[in-house]
Amino acid sequence: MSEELATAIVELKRDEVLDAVKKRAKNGEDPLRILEECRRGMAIVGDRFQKGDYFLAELMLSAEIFKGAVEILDPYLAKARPPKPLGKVVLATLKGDIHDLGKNLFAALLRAQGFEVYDLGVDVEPARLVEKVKEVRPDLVGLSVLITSGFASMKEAAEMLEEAGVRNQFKLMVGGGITNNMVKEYVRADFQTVDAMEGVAYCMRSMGGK
Ligand code: B12
Repeated sequence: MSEELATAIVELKRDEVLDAVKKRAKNGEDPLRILEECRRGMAIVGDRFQKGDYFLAELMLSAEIFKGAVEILDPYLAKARPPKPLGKVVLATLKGDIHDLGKNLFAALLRAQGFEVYDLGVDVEPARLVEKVKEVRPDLVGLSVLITSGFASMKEAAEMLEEAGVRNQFKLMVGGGITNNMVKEYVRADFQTVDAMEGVAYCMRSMGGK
C-alpha cells in the first residue's frame, strides 16, 4: 500500500491530498483502499498530537482535509456498496458535548463498509436520540463522548431507551478518547472502544448473524 497519501495528510498538504484522491478514484482505484490510506494518515496525526508534536490547529486542519477526501470518495464508495445496506447505525454526541472529529471519522468508515448511518450531530438531547431510534429501528447505536460531563447524558439516554422498551433491539456502543470499560459498565453499553476501526469490526461482527 502506498504511503504517499498518508504522508501528504500528515504534512497537511491539502491540495495535494485532494488532487491525488480525485485522480486515483477517477482512475478506478478501490475507494476503500484510498480511504484506508487517508485514515492511516489521520492516525499518525493523532499519535503526533498525543505526543505533543502537533497542536490543535494541525489536528483540526487534518480533519478538514479528511472530510474533503471523504466527500470526493463518497460517490465512488456508494457505487461499491452492497445494494442492501449491511445494517443501520444511529450515531450521536450527546447534550453538553460538541466534539465530533472522532465520531465523523467513525461514520465515514462505517459508510464506506456499507452501513446506513444516521448521524444526529453534536449536543444532541437524549429525547431526540430516543425518537430517532424508534423511527429508524437501527441495529446499532453509537455514542461518542469526549468530556466527562457527557457520561451522565449517555446514562440518561440509555435509561430513556430502556423505558421506551427499545433498548434490547440494538447493540449500544460508546467511544471517544476518554472512554474505558468503567464508562461502558456505567452506561450498560454492549461495547466500548477508543479506536474507530475496532468499532467498525464490532459492527460487522454484530451483523454476522443476520
Ligand atoms: C479537538 C478538541 C476540541 C475541539 C473540538 C473540535 C471538534 N469539532 O470536535 C474544540 C476546540 C472545539 C474543543 C472544545 C472543548 N474542549 Co476539547 N479537546 C479536543 C482534543 C484536543 C482532541 C479531541 C479529538 O478530536 N481527538 C481526535 C479524535 C479522532 O479522537 P477521538 O475523538 O478519541 O476518536 C477516536 C476514537 O475514540 C473513536 N471514536 C470516537 N467516537 C466514537 C464513537 C463510537 C461509537 C466508536 C465506536 C468510536 C468512536 O474514533 C476515533 C478514531 O479512532 C481533546 C484532547 C485529547 N487529547 O483528546 C480535548 C478535550 C476532549 N477537550 C476538553 C475540553 C474541556 C473542552 C472544552 C470544555 C474547553 C473549553 N474550556 O471550552 C470545550 C468543549 C465544549 C463542549 N461543550 O464540548 C477536555 C475534556 C476533559 C474532560 N475529561 O472532560 C479534553 C480531553 C482536553 C483536556 N485534556 O482537558 N475541544
